[in-house]
Amino acid sequence: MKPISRRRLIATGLAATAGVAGLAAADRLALRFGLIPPDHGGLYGAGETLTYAAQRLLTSHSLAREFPRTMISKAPFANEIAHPGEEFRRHQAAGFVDWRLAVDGMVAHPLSLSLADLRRLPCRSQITEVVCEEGWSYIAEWIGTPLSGVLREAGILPQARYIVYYSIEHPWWESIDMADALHPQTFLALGMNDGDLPVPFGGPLRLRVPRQLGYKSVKFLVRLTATDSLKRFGKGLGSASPEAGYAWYAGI
Ligand SMILES: Nc1nc2c(c(=O)[nH]1)N[C@H]1C(S)=C(S)[C@@H](COP(=O)(O)O)O[C@H]1N2
Ligand SMILES: [Mo]
Repeated sequence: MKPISRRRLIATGLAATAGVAGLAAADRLALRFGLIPPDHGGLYGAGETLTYAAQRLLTSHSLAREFPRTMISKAPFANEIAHPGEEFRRHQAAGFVDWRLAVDGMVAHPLSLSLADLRRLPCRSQITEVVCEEGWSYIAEWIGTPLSGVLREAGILPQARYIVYYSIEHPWWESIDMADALHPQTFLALGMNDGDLPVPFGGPLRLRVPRQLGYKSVKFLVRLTATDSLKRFGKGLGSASPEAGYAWYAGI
């Protein structure tokens, strides 16, 4: 049987099971195939599992829409951010020369990359949309390098299942599974619309995850940790978002 038809079968089975026997049964089926998101407990947990499992089975290799240059938003909307902390302001005053991205956890070679190191990696650009759960969006060009290249350079171990990533600004931290971490559009952005990435948009370094809602695109990125389990991170729900009542998986 071809993998895609097997995937279809499982996904159809999940949806049918959810319809006939309820979400709890779909949950058990998803568990068998390793398709349980970290925030699967609680009131909405079964629904979260169904959304995540169906997305992973049917669309894990699909691309977020990319736009022509003419559709770049004239006035991109920078969402409000908390007043930057002292550590960030020190970096900003120094022109971000000492900014580092740490790559650690389940990797063969932990890395500490400067912005100059990141600029030496293959440079790509993509024109994608930032979509906030509050209902607005904008289109911009992002310049940087795919996350997959950095993970490869760090020698990501085959046991790694998630990448946890942190902003210098607490409490912004998120995680994504390997399907999204290695996805060609998951992107370390250092530039935007032909210039350096402005601070209100997450400069000097932001992870862009265009296949998920804006809150997964964490600004002021300083650390990536590869792990096989999210249980030991925060409250064990996968990221700061579910701790605040939002879904861990925010696919769009
Ligand atoms: N560090 C940090 N990252 C963040 C946020 C933030 O406040 N701090 N806001 C998030 C939210 S809720 C959204 S919708 C997007 C907004 O991106 P924008 O400012 O480019 O519109 O950034 C996300 N990343
Ligand atoms: Mo948002």
